[in-house]
Amino acid sequence: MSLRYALLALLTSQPLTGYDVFKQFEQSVGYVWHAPDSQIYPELRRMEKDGLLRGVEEAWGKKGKKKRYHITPEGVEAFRAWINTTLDYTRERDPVHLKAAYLEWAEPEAARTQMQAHIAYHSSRAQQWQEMIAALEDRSNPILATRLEAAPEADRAKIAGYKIFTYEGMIERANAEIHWARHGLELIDKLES
Ligand code: VNL
Repeated sequence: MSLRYALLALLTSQPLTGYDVFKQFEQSVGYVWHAPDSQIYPELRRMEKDGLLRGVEEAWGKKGKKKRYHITPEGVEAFRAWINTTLDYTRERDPVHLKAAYLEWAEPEAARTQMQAHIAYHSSRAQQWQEMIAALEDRSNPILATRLEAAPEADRAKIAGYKIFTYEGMIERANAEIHWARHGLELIDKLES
């Protein structure tokens, strides 16, 4: 269900064709809500059927047609209702922490490799999020730039500011995971010697 709100969020910036939704999703909200394109296209069609989007056919090349999705007033309303409702939390389901609890079953080398993979993954994500923060701060992210052009001057600082705030939180979380996995490596050394 959340994919729907991620797509509505993106489409509050401008009307987009299915293909552009896919491309722009990857450069914006997809950093915090990952979804494969195999989910995006059918969800756009369902959202159109549900009246949240209006698909407008446009000529494309000589004979082709493509559909551009515009958010409808119902879509804006649904997005507002969602953003103003406190989320229900789902209980955790984290495979690495599940594994960590039973590392006494692991080969020490396999346990170390898992911790190193954890560090590598979260370091790489933190790096990408840091780059996104830079692109939001200097307004070079194209989706943000489009959104800001259409927005009143008075709203621009908060439009960018909340997005930066989001990535700061993601980076802090990644850094906590890296810290934990480093501690894990020390613990493995201590317990498996
Ligand atoms: C937007 C642009 C959103 C860049 C982003 O992440 C982003 C946007 C939530 O304007 O919708 O990284």
